[in-house]
Order: sequence, then C-alpha cells, then structure tokens
Amino acid sequence: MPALPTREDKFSFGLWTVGWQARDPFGDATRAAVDPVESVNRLAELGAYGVTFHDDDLIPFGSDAGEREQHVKRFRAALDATGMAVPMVTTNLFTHPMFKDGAFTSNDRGVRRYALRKVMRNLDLAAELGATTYVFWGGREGAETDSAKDVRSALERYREGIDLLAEYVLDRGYAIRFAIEPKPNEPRGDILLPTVGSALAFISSLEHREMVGVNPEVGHEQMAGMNFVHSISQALWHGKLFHIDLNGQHGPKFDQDLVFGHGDLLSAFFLVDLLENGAPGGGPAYDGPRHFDYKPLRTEDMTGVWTSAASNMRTYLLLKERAAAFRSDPEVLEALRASQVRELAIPTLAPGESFAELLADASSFEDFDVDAAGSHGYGFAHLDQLAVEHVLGAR
Ligand code: GLT
Ligand code: MN
Ligand code: MN
Repeated sequence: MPALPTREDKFSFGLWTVGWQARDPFGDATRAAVDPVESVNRLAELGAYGVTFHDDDLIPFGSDAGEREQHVKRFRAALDATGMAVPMVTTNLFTHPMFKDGAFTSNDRGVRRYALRKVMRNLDLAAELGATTYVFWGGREGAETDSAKDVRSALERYREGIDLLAEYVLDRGYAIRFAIEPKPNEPRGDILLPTVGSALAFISSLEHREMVGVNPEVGHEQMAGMNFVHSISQALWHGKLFHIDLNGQHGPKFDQDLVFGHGDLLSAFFLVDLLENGAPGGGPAYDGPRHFDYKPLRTEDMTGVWTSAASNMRTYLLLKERAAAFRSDPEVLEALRASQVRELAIPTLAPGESFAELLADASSFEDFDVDAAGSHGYGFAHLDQLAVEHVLGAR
C-alpha cells in the first residue's frame, strides 16, 4: 500500500474541480457552491500541497474593489493557516456571454481588449500569491462555422495577446511562465490550438517563446485521438512541459474529466512512469505540480467529492509504486534489453561520422543483412505483458 500523500508529492487541485456544482447542458446543479476556504482546508487535510484557480472562482465576476479585497484576504488567511501553495493561476475567459465568440480571438475588438485587461489584473494577483505558472485555456477561441472565423487573423490576434501579456510579466518582473492548454473542441465546435503539437508550433512563433510552454490535459489529448504519453514525451523533448492537467477519459467523446486513472489506466501507468522516472533511454523526469483537473461525478454528494479528490492522489501514488516495481524487475530489464528499447538512445551515426563515412560503410547497406533485420522479433508483446502484470499487481 502506498503512503498517504504528502506535500513532497506536489499534488494540486483547481478550485473549480471540487467546487464544481455539476451543472451540465441538460441539467441543473446537483451540489451547493463550495466556499474556496473550505476547499483549501479539505484539500490540505487530504495531503495536497496546492490549489489553483480562475479569477472568477475566487472573486465572483462583477465584485467591487472592497468585495475583491475581502475574498482575497480570507483566501490568503486559509493559505497561511494550512501552508497550501498557489503554484498556478488562470483566467476565466469563457463563462460571461461576452466571450461567446472568444476572448483574444473574438471578432469583436472590444472583447479582445477587455480580455487582455482581465488577464493583466489577474496576473497581478497571481504574482502576489506566488504563482509561477499562468495557464491559458482558450476554450472559446474557435468557431462552429468555417464562414465565421478567419483562422489566420485569429492566430495573429492570439499571438498578439500572448506577446503583450508576456511583455507585461517581464516589465513587472513577475517570476511567471505561461502554459497553453490545448483542447480540440467543447465548448466551441472547433477550438484553435487543438493539440499539444499545434500549441508547440504556435509557441515557436512567439516573441517571448522561452517563457511559454504547454499545460496538456489527459482527456483533451485523448478526445483528439492522440496518445497522451507521446504528447507528453514530445513536450518534454522540447523542454516545454511547464504544467500538467491529470484526469481520466474514455476515448474520443465529450470531455469527461474523470478521476485520474479512471479512463485509460494503462496509459495512466506509462504516464506516471514517464513523469516519475523519465524515458527508459534517459532524459528528464517532470518535477512540476501534479495538478488534477477533474470533475467529481454529477451523481455525488460532498462526501463523494472529497472521496474522489483523494482517489486522484491515491491512484497516482499506486501507479508510481507499480512503475518503480516495473523499472526494477530483472525480467523487465531483460525484456527491455531484448527489445532494444535503450538502443534507440544511441545516435545513428558514430561520433564525428558524416554522410561520407556512412556512404563508405558497406556494412550499413551493401552488406547489411536485410532478411535478418526483417525477420527478427522485437519481443514487444512480452514486454507489454510484463507491464500489464505490474499494473495488475500480479508481479
Ligand atoms: C475548464 C477547462 C479546463 C481548464 C481550466 C483552466 S478551466 O474547466 O475544462 O480543462 O484547465 O482554464
Ligand atoms: Mn484542464
Ligand atoms: Mn477537461
């Protein structure tokens, strides 16, 4: 049995997760609103180290300056009392009707300017609370109809927005980096920057690209039919995994936001293995927050909410334990060797070798035994079965 979660595990939760009242497109709320202070206290008791929030989760939209100050004061007191951190903050640029056609990419220029101001105000609060990551989830940046959106102009405006906000953070001297969160659809029919790959390409076009990375969410990438472990590997390879949203999803359908591991469990196992242990051939592990972005099932009362919050952390720790056992099992090490998994980390050319030497090397082509190369097995089936057996606790 794994130990209970501790601060060192760096588990964090959005206020909007346990605070979700379970309103959906077909039904009303099934739970009462949760006081952010209560969430801080309960999550701290359960072993989390941090909470994250949208501006409007903490300070209801439309609050005046005095109310705003009161909300922040109570929240800060709860943080101080529990020792909880605020590692990440984000902006709600999707609930108010003004954002129906987007925020940074709305066809309405006034909405775009308002959105930038909303983020700037919240960046000040994020810096005040010590957040080091600021997430951009552009759920409304998109369209339902191809006639309505000039996508190239929208990308220009997206870039203009992120560049301006990066400028602001640098000017103010805030120790904040940005993380863009991709999603293919929902609430828009099609959302801009739908996958980790698209976000990485977009980031490479930014003025301050060094301070912008990604915040991939398990379910979002899987909604697009992507392999989440591959996406995370590529983000790590680019040095761009600034933050991560952990949850569960059963393939391409509406965004389920299930408890971590309650969707594709095998993928969750390999994800934890990658985050904790790095790639088998070497390369960095991930040391940022393990942030859960899930929705407690609509069927649950508050007992179910706190139970499921704990389940996210427990499942992560169980998988971490299973991954450690997998990595140290001598039979797995032998299977990895037989499958040549680590051989992939060896450069294809020898040190200093150029194409001229490669052309001169008859063993690489003229004398290469293509039949032998085509007929030997890799043993991947055995290796994968060993992983399944570790996940099942059978080894
Ligand atoms: C919203 C979305 C999440 C994002 C949040 C950050 S808000 O709940 O579904 O995936 O991470 O804005
Ligand atoms: Mn998310
Ligand atoms: Mn989601």
